[in-house]
Amino acid sequence: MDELKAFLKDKTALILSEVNRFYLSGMRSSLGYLFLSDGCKILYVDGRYIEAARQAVFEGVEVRLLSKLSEAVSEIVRDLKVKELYCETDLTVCEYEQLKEMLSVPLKASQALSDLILNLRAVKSQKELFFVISAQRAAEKAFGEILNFIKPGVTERRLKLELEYKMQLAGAEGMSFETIAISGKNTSKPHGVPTEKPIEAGDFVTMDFGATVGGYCSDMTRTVAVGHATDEMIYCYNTVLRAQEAGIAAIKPGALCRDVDKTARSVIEKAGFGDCFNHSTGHGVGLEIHEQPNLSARSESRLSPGNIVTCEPGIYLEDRFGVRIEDMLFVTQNGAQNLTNCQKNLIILK
Ligand SMILES: [Mn+2]
Repeated sequence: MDELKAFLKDKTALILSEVNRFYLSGMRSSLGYLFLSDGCKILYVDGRYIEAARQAVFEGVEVRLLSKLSEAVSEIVRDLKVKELYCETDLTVCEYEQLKEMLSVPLKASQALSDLILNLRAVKSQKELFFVISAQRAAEKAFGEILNFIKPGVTERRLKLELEYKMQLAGAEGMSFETIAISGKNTSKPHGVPTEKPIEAGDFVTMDFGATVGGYCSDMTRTVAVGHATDEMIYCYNTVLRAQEAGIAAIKPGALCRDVDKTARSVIEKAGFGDCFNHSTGHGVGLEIHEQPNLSARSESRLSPGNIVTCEPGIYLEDRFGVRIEDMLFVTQNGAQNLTNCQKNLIILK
């Protein structure tokens, strides 16, 4: 919190993004305005949220009833003696222009403010880790139960729905993202969309899915074979598995994110499939499914204890098949803890 505190020492910020507002206040609402300054947090929400907000906010956050933003800003200007307001950079040009019109003080979009909050969010507290693990347990319980359901004739869409239903029965409050459940040729698209195609014997089935608990996301991917698999499919699967394990072994505090990507990618390159792995190795997970840090070839960031990142290399052969295996890792003081409790050797469903 120290760097954000330092930023706010002589400034007042108006936090607009839903997820940042939730992170910094403890209250999630579709609409609301959080004002932050040195030692002061004031959250404005309207009548729909006022009771819930009073119950949900962290200690030290004052909740006020919102009628009009312009009036709230006038109150803040008066109470905190504010001459200008800082806001995050992730609002649309239109939103920014409208806000500026409404306010009685200048509004400055600050990349430094946005980055400070993203960097804070990248380091998870024990409470946040607990929510991510809870979400992951719901997802892997569903995965354990879905294996009996996968057979020739079941459509991809049906599989997606069943997986989501089972995650919710297992305690998921929501989905981290649109569940991917694809089969056969569709698995060559890393983010393929489930269709009415029935699963067939000889297909790979790739499931990329996550649950949310307490607002926090989980993320995992497994690829299984149905009935039988060719030697080529098995070779690609085992190559991806070796790449993933190499990537996981490279995840530790101080490691450069691009080096983790390189470690996993080079296993796939050496096996001759370098051109068939066309996305980054992993990403941070938290309140949003993609956050900092990014395990990409370009990322100069270093991992720190408290980061939660995925490791998810893949091989995708256009119009034929694809494989991806994804676990979630928690960076500890001296290495990483795998948060995914789920076997990775190729499963061939009979
Ligand atoms: Mn992922």
